[in-house]
Amino acid sequence: MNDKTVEQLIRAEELRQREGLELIPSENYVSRDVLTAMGSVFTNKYSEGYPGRRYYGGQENTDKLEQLAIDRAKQLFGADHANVQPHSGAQANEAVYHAWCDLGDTILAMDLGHGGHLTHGAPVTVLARDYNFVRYKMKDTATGEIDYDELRETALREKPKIILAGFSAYPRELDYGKFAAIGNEVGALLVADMAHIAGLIAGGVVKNPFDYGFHVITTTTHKTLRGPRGGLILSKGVAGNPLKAPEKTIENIPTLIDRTIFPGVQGGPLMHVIAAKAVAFGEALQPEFKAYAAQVLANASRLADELKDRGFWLITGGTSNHLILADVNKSFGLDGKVVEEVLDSVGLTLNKNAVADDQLPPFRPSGIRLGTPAITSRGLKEDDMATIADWMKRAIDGREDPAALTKLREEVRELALRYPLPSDLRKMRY
Ligand code: DSN
Repeated sequence: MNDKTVEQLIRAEELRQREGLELIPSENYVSRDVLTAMGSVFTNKYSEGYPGRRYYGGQENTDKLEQLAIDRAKQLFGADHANVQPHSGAQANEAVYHAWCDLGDTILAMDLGHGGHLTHGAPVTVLARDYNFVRYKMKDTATGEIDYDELRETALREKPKIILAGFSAYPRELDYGKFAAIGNEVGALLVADMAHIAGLIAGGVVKNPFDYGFHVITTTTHKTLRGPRGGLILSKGVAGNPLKAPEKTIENIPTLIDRTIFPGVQGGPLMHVIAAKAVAFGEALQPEFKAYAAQVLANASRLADELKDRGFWLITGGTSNHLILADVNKSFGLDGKVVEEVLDSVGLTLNKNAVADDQLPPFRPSGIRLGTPAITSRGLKEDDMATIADWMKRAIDGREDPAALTKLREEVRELALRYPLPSDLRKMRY
């Protein structure tokens, strides 16, 4: 590169990623093909509109590319329609709310402290100003069971236009059948935010909300799905001409969503990112991706067991997906920030996280959140999980012993370097 300052930062980040282990459950390592597509000349192109209906010329390649991404996404998740243009998961959620709701309408979603996402109605978001969010929670943090009785009572009382099933910090499967029964009883649009588990759904190792009657699924494309940073909206229904405003019916949801993404809340789509989404969807359609998804779960389950054996108190008692939440305040009398920082110093990256009804503040919460999508992409297996759990406990115990931390840092580096980043390999390792 000519810009040596930026090049040096890219090289430093490559080194950080190579020499450490990524345990943040919403991150992953993409393939060389995904990186190549994202760094392609499609970044030069404006393509407002949709395939066959654009506002600029020169679309003979972008039309084919976007249609390929759409077709692969539909095949992967069993959807009738896919909009591959959302720049992020947050914008995907925002678009669905705007497509279906009027200002002030009620949306029933998971409480942030119990695993929901900011865009599920956290009071600090502008969405919370536009809509009336009401919340459901876990009945019991020891098991993680959602309080479905209370959820139904809230739905009957509040008559939400949308019931949203989904999370960014919840280690168990949701009972989509129960959500659907409640949603149908009150006439709500059923939306699942599967950002965290999209790759696990694509790999067939957790349930697909469409199989339970959900109308819309939103997701990011860069977590377990292992694509570029971006968003995606999938839906059931019939796509019509996005230039004409359709009646607000569930059948018309695809058109309502298309019109809300463009021109509603976004301008030009990021065609280089859509190219990389198409590559990632193609990779996820390969039979090997099923083995990857299964290994993510096997690794997470083993890591949870190993952590419990070392005194970590886990929210919901373990995990049924790719992520683990530990209450380090209850376990060791520490806050999540201290633990995040000491683990970062030895090359193990995870994030501090609030636990349900946390008494500590968001910047020093009681918990940590970690997961296995990224380390599984590098090829780590169950026995490596025992090593990682051991390192985590040793780092916490030795947090005031610089020599112990230096030794640990070397051990992490040595193991990490045995597992190249997928983008360092010519062919994706599943
Ligand atoms: N920031 C993402 C996560 O880490 O879960 C959600 O958007």
